[in-house]
Amino acid sequence: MSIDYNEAIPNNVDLADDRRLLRALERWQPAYLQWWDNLGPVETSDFEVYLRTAISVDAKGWAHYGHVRMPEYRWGVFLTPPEKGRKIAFGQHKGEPVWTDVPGEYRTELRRLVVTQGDTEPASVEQQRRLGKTCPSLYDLRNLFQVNVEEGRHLWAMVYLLHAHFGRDGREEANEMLERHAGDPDKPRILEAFNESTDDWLSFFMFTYFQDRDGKFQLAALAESGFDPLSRTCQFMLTEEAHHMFVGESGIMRVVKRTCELMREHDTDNVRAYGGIDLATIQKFINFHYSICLDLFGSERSTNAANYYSMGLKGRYQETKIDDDHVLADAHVLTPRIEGNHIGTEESAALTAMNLKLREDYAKDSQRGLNRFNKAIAEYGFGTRLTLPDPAFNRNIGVFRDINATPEDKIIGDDEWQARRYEWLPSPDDRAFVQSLMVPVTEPGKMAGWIAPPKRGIHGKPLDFVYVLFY
Ligand code: BYC
Repeated sequence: MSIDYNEAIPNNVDLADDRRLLRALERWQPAYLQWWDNLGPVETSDFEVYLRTAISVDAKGWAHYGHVRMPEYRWGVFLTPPEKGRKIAFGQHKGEPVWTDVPGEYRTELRRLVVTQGDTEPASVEQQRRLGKTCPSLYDLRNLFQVNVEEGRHLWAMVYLLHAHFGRDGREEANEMLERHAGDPDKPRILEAFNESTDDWLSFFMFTYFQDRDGKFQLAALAESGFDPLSRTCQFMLTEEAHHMFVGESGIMRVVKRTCELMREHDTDNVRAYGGIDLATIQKFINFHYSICLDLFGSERSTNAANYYSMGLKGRYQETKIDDDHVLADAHVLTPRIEGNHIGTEESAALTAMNLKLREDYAKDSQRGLNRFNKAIAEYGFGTRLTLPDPAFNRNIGVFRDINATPEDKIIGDDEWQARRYEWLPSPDDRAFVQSLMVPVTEPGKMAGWIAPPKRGIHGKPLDFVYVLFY
């Protein structure tokens, strides 16, 4: 399915045949560009960035790479083609044909899911907008901008659904997407982790490793939806999301490797004096980012999540590969419970524990990359291992929100938490130290001293290719 780039809004959904929808999106487009100009990457409108643009939605559709000014990136609306005869795979409508339009009785729930998903996309661009000023290399700068333009496109994906399927209130919600802002005290983004700032590149790599991975799991759950346009748009978004997680995982790996090189060269764990980020600090950043991302899954027991599942709106990760009845009316699972000063479990209806199930799948996937980092550390001959903190650590949502716990899941009192939290989380000094390393490196092929070079360049280009042209 190829995409026509001669259209004002490139798309593969026959926008030209729906004049009303096309006009509505054309009215939203200037507001979007204005938002990009005001709150997108700072002072970059003249840069030419070696970007990848989707030219079709099939596997070969990623072939197009070229230098593009970001405001001229062809943001558009792309859905994977419909699957003939697709049936709803779970919930009370299991086995019925998928919906091509919003079922009236589920309108509110669906709109809420689309709005929550959509809100995160511009939020991440806002959070990362200053990073370009301190890039560790041109290669990394280009990857940042690639991620940013794709998050912009993901916003387009959700705004399309709102305009196409939710009438006037959908249009209003689309406008609101550009009115809430990450960290704005009056109009913050919906989910808490999207109001944190991402001011240094270690945080950026952690963000793309952990937060974009939440994106992967949420999108995968929405890709199971019985509302077919949502499913198809999420399927295509997942192909873009994969690159973001590559940026995160390879970024952290390169930091870890550089740290290990410095540890070996200077025979010390404390590589700060040599311009590296010590493993202890990397661990604290992992603790922070992982714990705030666990909050993004909502409460362990949630009637919202049970309803989304029963209604056929949001499934489980890889729903169709799970071997059960996909209705779960009588199924039970264990969910965590606070019992005095330790963490126990209780039996809960599996339907209400959907958020926990997705979170557990996410945790397994997060651990895989850590295993690879640890293998690299071991190959340098060091015994340190990076770990994921326990789900009880540093939480603001769900069953653990009212307790304090160590990364090893020991419940502790407020005083101990206050006294010790910077043993586990980045302290203001840790952040200031990482920030002190953030000096821009823009000479082609050169890298900042705290990060190893990547294994290869982008799309077969050498590492010293000019990935970003400044004017
Ligand atoms: N922060 O029943 P509960 C991505 C609210 S990332 C603030 O437990 P539910 C990306 C909740 O709204 C993926 N509030 O929650 C990554 C509810 O409010 P009400 C984004 C929160 O509904 C990187 C109340 O607490 N996509 O794509 O089961 C870069 C009770 O909550 C939070 C999605 O999230 C929170 N963390 O689950 C760019 C998918 N958590 O009803 C992009 C769509 C909960 O009391 N969203 N609350 O007013 C959902 O599926 C669900 O909304 C959630 C929450 C899983 C987020």
